[in-house]
Amino acid sequence: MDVLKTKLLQVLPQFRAKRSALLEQYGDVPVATVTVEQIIGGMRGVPSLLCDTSSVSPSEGLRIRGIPILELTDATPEEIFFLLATGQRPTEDERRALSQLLTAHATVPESVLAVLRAMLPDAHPMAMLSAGLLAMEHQSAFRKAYEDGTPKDQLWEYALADCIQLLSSITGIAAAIYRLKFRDGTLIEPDPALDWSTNFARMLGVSDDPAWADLVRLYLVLHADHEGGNVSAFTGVTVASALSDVFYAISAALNGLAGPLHGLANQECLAFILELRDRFGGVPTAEQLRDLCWERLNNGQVIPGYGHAVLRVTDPRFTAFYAFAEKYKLDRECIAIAKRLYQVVPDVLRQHGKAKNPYPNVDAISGSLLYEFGMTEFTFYTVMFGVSRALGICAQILFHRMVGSAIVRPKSVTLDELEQMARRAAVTT
Ligand code: HAX
Repeated sequence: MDVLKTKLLQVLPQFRAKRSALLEQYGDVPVATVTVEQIIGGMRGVPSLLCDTSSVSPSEGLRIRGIPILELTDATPEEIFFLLATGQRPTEDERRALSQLLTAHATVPESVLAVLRAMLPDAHPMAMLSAGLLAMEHQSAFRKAYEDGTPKDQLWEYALADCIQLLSSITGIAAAIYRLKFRDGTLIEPDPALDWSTNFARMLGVSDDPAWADLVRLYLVLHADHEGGNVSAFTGVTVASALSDVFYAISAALNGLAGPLHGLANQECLAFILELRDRFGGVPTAEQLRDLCWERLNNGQVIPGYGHAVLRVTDPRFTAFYAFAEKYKLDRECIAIAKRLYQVVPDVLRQHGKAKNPYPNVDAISGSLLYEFGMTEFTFYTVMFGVSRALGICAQILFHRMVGSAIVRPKSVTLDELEQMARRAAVTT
């Protein structure tokens, strides 16, 4: 039996017992109210989803299973997946075994490569990643188990098998997309002796610098999960709640990640930094940056990489990338501009007075790091994000299948119904 399944079998009774006890003791206790503004405003801030893998607080940012992300920056992505899925950090033996498991299944079927090759030259890399995963759906152990009448409380075991297969292949699919689209089309085979992220860094063929492999590791760690309410996680978990298998669910999640208000923001941040470089012929002075930021704000444009829907402090993932740049003494143009923006933008946004959070988010620096190592094709950046985020969404789906979560089905209301509800509530308060 594989290492992750062994651990999940140990923690499964606790997960189920905790959920059942909560339901039994407090099932009908109201814990929040919802305003009209929240219903109209994308359900912002409504506590209505269960996500046990991670949480994001305004004052501190991301915690994975209760551990602040800044305490996990030396981990490998396999460790993070183990932690997300089981709630426990793996021992060194468990980490190695999971790494080997992912490598042992690391094949990209020829049929998937054929789909990627058949896509038009202007297909976005995210469309290719999503299609590549869908092309693997026929392999789903979960779908077969369901069709064979497997009892509901055992289905998670097949979801786990699908997660392992998907995570094993996603790095190869992503690397193939990069090589087909941006390089000479030759693919680099995985090396079974390497771990998940080192293999990915190698298959991309961007750089032989060990710091590049370390950056890919850190990138995959930092983007792995960001609780359950963001578009990609919510989509993936919702699709899987219909008992669609993991290939369908992660492909759908990636389609949400591809939106400019979500994962695609990182490519826009780099475009902004390159625009600054080109306009000023290098790294602008603090004064020039301040003037340019005001020019943007006065034109009604945002400062990319700053602000956040939940956070009210500097994103700890930005802090982790910043520390990485310091560690490797990376100070070429894009990174130097990203660092200087950090000195200037928070004050400007504070004076401007609109943004609730004047501090940088993870996207303010992540693209600059990839760019400096030679990955200059920034339409690919969201694919890097997607490979990482597949870890978290797979872990979230696994949790829901383990505890037997119901199909997601919130109630919608028409504008008229909402108006009536608001009138009634206004009278009684
Ligand atoms: N520059 C200028 N104005 C900003 C701003 C910024 N960086 N961030 C917020 N504001 C403005 C908003 O546009 C809004 O103005 P209006 O009232 O005129 O609409 C006002 O300040 C209040 O917004 P908010 O409540 O602070 O922020 P939101 O929750 O509405 O939006 C965003 C959060 C991240 C979308 C926003 O801060 C933004 O557009 N930032 C720039 C783009 C960016 O960095 N996106 C990456 C987000 C990270 C992420 O989640 N990636 O997946």
